[in-house]
Amino acid sequence: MTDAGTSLTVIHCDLDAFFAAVEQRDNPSLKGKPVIIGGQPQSRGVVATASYEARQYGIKSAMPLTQAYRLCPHAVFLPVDMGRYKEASRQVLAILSSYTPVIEPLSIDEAFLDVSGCTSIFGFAEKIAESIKRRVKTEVGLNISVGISYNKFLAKLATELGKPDGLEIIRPEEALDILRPLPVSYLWGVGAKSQQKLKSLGINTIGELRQIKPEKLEKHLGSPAFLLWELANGIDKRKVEPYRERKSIGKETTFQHDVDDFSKLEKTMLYFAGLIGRRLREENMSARKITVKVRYSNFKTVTRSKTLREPFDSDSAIYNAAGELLKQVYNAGEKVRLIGLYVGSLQLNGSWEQGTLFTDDQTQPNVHLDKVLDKIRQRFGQDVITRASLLERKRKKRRP
Ligand code: TTP
Ligand code: MG
Repeated sequence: MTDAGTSLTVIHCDLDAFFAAVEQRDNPSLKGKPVIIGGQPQSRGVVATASYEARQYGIKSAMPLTQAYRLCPHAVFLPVDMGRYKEASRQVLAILSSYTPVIEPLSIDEAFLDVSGCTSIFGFAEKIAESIKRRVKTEVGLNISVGISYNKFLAKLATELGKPDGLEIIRPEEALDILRPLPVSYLWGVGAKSQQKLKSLGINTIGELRQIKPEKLEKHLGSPAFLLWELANGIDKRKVEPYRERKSIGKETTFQHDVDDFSKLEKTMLYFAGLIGRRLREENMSARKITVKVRYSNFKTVTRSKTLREPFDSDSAIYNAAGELLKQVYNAGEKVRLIGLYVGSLQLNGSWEQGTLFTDDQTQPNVHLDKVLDKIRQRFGQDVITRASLLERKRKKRRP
């Protein structure tokens, strides 16, 4: 049966053994081995995560490393390398947000998508899920488990039940049967305490909880009882709420020696525009607001902002607006200690909003050029390629 025309519009995604999977991806000799992320086995820290091979020994997140070592002394223990995990997380988020702007990241490796608005473009939720899994595997080199259902609770449950490398669907007609035998701990908000309380009432499974009137449950659990009862019945009214992880992206620098050369200030802005533009595009985001900050040598600080009518993500759009603002705020001749450039009013791009790839119009931002530059910089570093205007001009030779 296909999910055509049904209410299966919520997708939940969660990377498998995320930190450990990044390590195994980047060091193939770790593939197939128990890998534990968190630090050295003798240290006082806890396990951040463990590869599925290590989980066979009973190793779990938040377990003391010393205990993990006792359970699996031959495991490879590695420290947390957050920078690389964040980079992978950004890449995955960019893939997810190319399907819909209605995306709610929950953590570094987990997000909800509401695909009700885009199934006509990309196909039904199952097709979108297959495409997400394929792209995350080929473009980022990681396995992502995906769950589909008609609400958030059940989509997340589908992911959980399908792990690892799963693609599970919970359809309306099967939801109650799937929920019935599961322990109450599968319900959101049921921690060890509530589980214990429910147990004392003779309730261990979701099916058993469903038999109790919510009013009776309320006497023991307080007002959350009604929500729990709804969840137990496959009802979850919460919407996928897109939220902006960050309010702004920016860059600032304090000069080693105060600067009163306007062209140097402009060049710094151009450099910042390149960094910020790349970041926006990597995260498939656009901005509408731009802010320039100037701190003079006497510490007087001036900022000026401008909100553009159209969202932008190109280096040139950022630079043009920043240059204009800089001209407005900078008092010619005054020495500058620090300058900064920020973009705000961020939004995720819908895939259908992506800009024109090629443009002959020189006044339009050259999106294609930005993307080519991004690819080069991704491989070789930000500074490997630079705009001609950032290079110190060689002095022209005098004609004889
Ligand atoms: P999870 O998604 O909970 O775990 P996971 O991705 O490692 O494994 P899976 O989803 O397949 O069950 O968390 C994502 C990352 O967050 C995880 O790789 C490491 C980090 N993390 C911690 O640092 N401490 C924790 O207690 C947990 C649960 C996760
Ligand atoms: Mg995960």
